[in-house]
Amino acid sequence: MNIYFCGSIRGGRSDQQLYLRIVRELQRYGSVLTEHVGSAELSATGEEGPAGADKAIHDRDLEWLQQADVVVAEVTQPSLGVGYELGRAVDMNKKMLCLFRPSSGRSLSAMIRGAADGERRLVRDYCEDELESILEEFFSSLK
Ligand code: 6IA
Repeated sequence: MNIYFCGSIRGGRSDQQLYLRIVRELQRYGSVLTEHVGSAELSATGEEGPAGADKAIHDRDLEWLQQADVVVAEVTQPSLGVGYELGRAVDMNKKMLCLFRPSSGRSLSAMIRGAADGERRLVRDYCEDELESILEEFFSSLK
């Protein structure tokens, strides 16, 4: 199973440790195409990289998104890139799980919460303690 995990990068890295935990948990269920999203070495203000680097990132990520069987996103930290990936994933009719922590005090974008259909596209409010059980439930529902 190919899993595409989305989490904020330039949108802010305050949830990076949680992303790493999610990536490790997801690796129990399949191959995580975007494990770098959990990396402590990737910072929001990191080097811009050479000219054309952003295009290469975009094109490679979209190729991975095409290859993905499921998309899992941590959407608590708002990120343009994650919102874009989710929009593209909807267009590709991917099975999606979006995870949001109400304890953050934030309110999830209506364009993400409103995209849920309760079948192929799920949005789950959760607290960190529930992470493992939510993922287990999600992946066993795919069998
Ligand atoms: O707008 P954001 O940067 O927060 O978007 C984050 C999302 O876009 C993630 O789910 C990634 O899949 C994708 N993404 C954004 N930037 C990168 C990246 N390098 N490498 C891979 N995927 C990315 C950015 C490096 C930069 C900080 C120097």
